[in-house]
Amino acid sequence: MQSASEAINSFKKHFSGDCRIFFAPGRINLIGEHIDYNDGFVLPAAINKGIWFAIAPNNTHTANFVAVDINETLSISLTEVKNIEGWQSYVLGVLHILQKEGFALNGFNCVFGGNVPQGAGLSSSAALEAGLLYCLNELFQLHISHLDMALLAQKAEHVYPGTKCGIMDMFASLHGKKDHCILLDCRSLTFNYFPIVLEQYDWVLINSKVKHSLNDGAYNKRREVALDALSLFQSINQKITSYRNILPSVVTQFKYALNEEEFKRSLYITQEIERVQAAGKHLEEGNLVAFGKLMFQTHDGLSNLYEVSCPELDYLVTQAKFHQAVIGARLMGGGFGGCTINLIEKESREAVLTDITTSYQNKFGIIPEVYVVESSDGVHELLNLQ
Ligand code: GAF
Repeated sequence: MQSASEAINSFKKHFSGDCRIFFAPGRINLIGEHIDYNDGFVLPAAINKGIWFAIAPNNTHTANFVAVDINETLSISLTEVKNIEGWQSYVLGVLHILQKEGFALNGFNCVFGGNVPQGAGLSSSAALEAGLLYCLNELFQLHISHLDMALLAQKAEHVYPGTKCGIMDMFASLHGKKDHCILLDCRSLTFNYFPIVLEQYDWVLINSKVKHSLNDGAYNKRREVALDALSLFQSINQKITSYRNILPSVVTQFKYALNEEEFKRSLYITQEIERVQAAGKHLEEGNLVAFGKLMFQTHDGLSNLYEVSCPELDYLVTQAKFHQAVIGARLMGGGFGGCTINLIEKESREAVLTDITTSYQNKFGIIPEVYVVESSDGVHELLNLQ
């Protein structure tokens, strides 16, 4: 699905009556990877790729969904919500968590679909969860704040799909602001906006087309190891309450107390927390060259210490480094596939991208997709036809 009018037409095809139309964006993340669940800082932005919802109450106790892009349906009584694998677990997770937290829902009809490439690290699942939450909040006047919606969407993802994700993706989908990124402190959940539109450079995504899935266990394992290592630091020094209190040099000092995985993961986390703080300052000062250098460093850390890269992503970043016009590049999102994010001089953009994508195609036999990023507002209503 590509537009509000398609959403309206699909709604008319499947249901009767008038509907309301909402858009929930996916997100990019400029820097700060795998530290949202480690009390770090992140720099995401909502993008103009997302999910459209056409939705209306139906005066019953049944929720009816149509997933337009894959032509699948789901009808479930609100009193019998249970987990079903696939896209269903994302919407059912939302219904489950809202009711568990005491919010009263009524039946509704909903069609949804979008243009966020799936498994590309652009948070199609968070857009679905945050978007549905927002729609239900409006439809049934639940009076939930944006922040609480993000927290509920995160809980929904933890409980049903089972990925113990951080808050970044849902937060970005709900709090996005056109032409801006969000510097989010994931411990206090306070944030600032920074302009993302640059005079000389473009933010460009290259989709490796290696599909990643976060609920295959590797993501949760990263989180478990990070927590185990933190407990060890806490047993050494009780003043430590989070990774914020640990410097990379301290991790190195206590290497002997950690196993190899714990050492690598905690070193990466503490370094990335420092990097994002520095990156925020560079962005504020307009020093994009320094910002870009940090992106390359993040990629090295994600590849060698956090070990969430893959040969295809490493190759895309290595190729990017050959071009002076690419001042920063790294894998983006959870990793194990998906996109790299690149900061490229506007003037040379086309030539550079042709070179990188051709060489990638020759090496892996995969035609990568390129998206020049446009930012967007967070989840919002487009039309109320009721
Ligand atoms: C995924 C998760 F959902 C986020 O919470 C975040 O941890 C990200 O991976 C890595 O930074 O998108």
